[in-house]
Amino acid sequence: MSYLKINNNNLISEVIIDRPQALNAMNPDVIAEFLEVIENVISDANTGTIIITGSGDKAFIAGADIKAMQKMNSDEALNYGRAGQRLTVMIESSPKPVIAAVNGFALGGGCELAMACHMRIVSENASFGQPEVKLGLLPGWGGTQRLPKIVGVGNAIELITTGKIINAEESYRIGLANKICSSDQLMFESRKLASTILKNGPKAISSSLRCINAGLMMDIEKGMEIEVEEFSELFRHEERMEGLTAFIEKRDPKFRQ
Ligand code: DAK
Repeated sequence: MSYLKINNNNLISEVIIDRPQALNAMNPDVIAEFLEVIENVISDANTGTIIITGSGDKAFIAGADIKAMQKMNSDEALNYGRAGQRLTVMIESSPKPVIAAVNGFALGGGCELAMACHMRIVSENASFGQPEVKLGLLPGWGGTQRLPKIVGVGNAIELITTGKIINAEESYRIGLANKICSSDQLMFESRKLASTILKNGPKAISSSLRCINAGLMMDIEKGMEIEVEEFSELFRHEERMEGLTAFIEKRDPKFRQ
């Protein structure tokens, strides 16, 4: 059984979690397929940006699969937890920008997956939360680590310890959402963002992502060192010559064939 759909148009790969009857909750099979799909789209030459969204109009991802977890022993939980962590790390370290188009509930592991994406465009009916403590769990797919970096420590602690669910407006106010739009504009706005990014140099984009991700985990001196190394590395590539020359010749750069 397949739980994911993929569309590819104009260098944008859209990955759709297609399990609407369970609000796109991620059981072990969904995660296994997700890992394979993300690995493939990242290495696909016809993909420049990736959009992840959920099927249906109610949920992005309602979290890890509670029914599957109820039946797991601790070894199975360990494998499940590791697979989910691998998935979020693979998304976060993608050299191609990943946009979450959040079309409804993004709860628990769903909120964590959205946070592993580089940007979040959300529909007016989107909601976010880390309700794990209500289940006697904690956010185990990077939520305790990524949420404070995105929304600040106070907001993260409040969300994680209360387990409360916030709406689209509030997610935008605290910096979790990049933009809010109506449900029928969600994919249009996400594709528009992806297309804007695709006009820029792919190596410059992937180097920028590498610097930002690395910098979040180290002190500023080391981060600056990585930045200057990546900066000089770009001078080995034709791409920066095209960008600089296009400016001087007063034309748009052509970074992709
Ligand atoms: N898992 C499994 N099924 C789910 C689900 C989920 N997370 N969320 C919804 N469903 C299913 C419902 O059971 C229902 O199925 P049927 O009973 O009809 O068969 C169907 O989806 C529709 O849901 P509702 O009938 O409940 O729909 P409502 O509109 O009334 O409510 C809701 C929507 C999103 C408020 C509600 O469904 C809800 O509260 N869902 C649970 C949300 C949640 O608590 N999510 C967090 C899950 S915990 C780990 C690391 C990380 C994690 C786990 C382990 N390790 C390191 C080991 C992550 C944990 C989580 O994500």
